[in-house]
Amino acid sequence: MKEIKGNLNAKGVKLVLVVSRFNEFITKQLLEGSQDMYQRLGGDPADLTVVWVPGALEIPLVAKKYAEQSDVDAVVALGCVIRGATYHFDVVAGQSASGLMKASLDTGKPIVNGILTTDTIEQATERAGTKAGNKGADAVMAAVETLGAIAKGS
Ligand code: INI
Repeated sequence: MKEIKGNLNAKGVKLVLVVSRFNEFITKQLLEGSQDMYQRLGGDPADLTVVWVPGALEIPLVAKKYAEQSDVDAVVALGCVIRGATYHFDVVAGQSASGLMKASLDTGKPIVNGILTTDTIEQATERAGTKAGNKGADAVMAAVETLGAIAKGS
């Protein structure tokens, strides 16, 4: 039996974080958690790029453009969509998620969805570095592990 597991080593991993300014008080916390996790996994800050965009709907295109570059290994999307704050929550949450999935499959590179979709500001706060952890940090771990899994299968 052959079993493949990606490891959690970010050394040499060229990572792009695409962050939305919408709900910046939350996305800044996701960004901080992502940067911290990347370095804790052995990543070099010189290999990390942060790109700001207006909102979650702009993330998939920008993520795809960076993922297409040969010097980029993986992209992490960081955003926050709160149901209470928008009547078109389902559109923003759904389109950003499906756009990211399509971009990842089209480019063949990990583009990990770290966009929070919550009912309330409290739930978003809980997932941005308080009692439910930091989903930005989780997304970086997922990107690094996925890269490792792909590398061993290629
Ligand atoms: N963008 C977000 O990232 N989060 C939201 O909660 C949100 N709301 O509430 O509408 C949001 N809208 C902006 C959208 O992502 C685009 O930036 C905008 O529609 C311009 O294309």
